[in-house]
Amino acid sequence: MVNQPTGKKAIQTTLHVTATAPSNIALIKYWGKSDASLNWPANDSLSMTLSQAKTTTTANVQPDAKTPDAHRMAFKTTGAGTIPVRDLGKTTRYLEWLRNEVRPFGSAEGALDILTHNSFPSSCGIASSASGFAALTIAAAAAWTGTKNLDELHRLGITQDILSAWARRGSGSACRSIHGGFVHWVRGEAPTAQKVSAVFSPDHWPLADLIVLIDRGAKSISSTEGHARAFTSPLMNVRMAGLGERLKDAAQAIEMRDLERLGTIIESEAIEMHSVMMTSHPRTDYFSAPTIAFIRWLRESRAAGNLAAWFTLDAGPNPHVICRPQDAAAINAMILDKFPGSTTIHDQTGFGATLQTSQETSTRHQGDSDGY
Ligand code: 2P0
Repeated sequence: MVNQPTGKKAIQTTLHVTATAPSNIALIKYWGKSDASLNWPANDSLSMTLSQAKTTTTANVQPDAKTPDAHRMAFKTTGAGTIPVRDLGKTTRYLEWLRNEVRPFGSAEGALDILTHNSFPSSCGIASSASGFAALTIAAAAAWTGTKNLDELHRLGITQDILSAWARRGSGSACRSIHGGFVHWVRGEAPTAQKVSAVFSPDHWPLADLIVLIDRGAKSISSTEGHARAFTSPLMNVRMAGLGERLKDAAQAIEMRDLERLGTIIESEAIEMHSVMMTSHPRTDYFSAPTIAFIRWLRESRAAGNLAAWFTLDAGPNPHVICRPQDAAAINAMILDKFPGSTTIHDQTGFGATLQTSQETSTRHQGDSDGY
């Protein structure tokens, strides 16, 4: 904060360093972990980074914190002020782990004041942990090291690879949200040998993702718990045996911009993951009756030649419909006509996470209290 006296008034300038991270939709899924504490996945995954569904997070070092781990975090909700975060414990544990990682690159002192905002409603079928932990990682690293953009962070040695590996420890899928376009998370032969990279840029093949909110019920089983159950399914070993080939096929389809081929692969993949979920012990069932009705309608409409669109599913009942951007408006109208109780979010292939600084200038009379 900088105060410049101008007669009886002072110009006050406040810098806000803001991280933004997009959500991503997995085309080849991460489901099951080889090491739960390190988020070492059982298999490689391949995702498409989105652009509209994103988390925006600012972090500032508190000037007056009683203890270094007294982090404060709040959710900003559109038009309704801020609400406290439900599970500050998980975030605090992650931030204390992250602090030790950031320290060798500069400073990592003090407790943080964090304000975060999702562009999409909660419980809507978009995983907020991916964009949330990606944005939190960048915002916290920037606040502790006093950096104002990604270039400055990279100059300190905090590269995209490092940010991605850190975000992964918060939530596995968050590692893919650092990068844009189509992203391959390679499992590697050891937890330390994981690699995450963009294999095709968003410009290579922009695709639309219509997220259909057909069931807004809260998720009954967390993804972390679902991952832990995956290997209790008798289908898991069969799935593991075929996934490498499927991922290669999907990457080739993206390279060739072959939507029918990619669509066929991602539908099989989504159904297979949900089959593993449904045959796990205890059973993890994210499907609802509207999910099944939607899948049937989409497949019948496609077979009748009415649309060129394919679905995938996350760990929830709400389908993601992948189609060409030029077809999205018409397909969206067909969905809303057939399922009038649903709403849709129209998203598309997007770029990765960002870090930006904005400047807020206010004028105040000298002698005004600064609130502390
Ligand atoms: C994915 N999902 O690849 C898969 C597909 C959901 C279905 O990654 O325990 O929130 O935090 O590492 O990343 C959701 O699991 O789990 C997920 P944690 P995460 O996107």
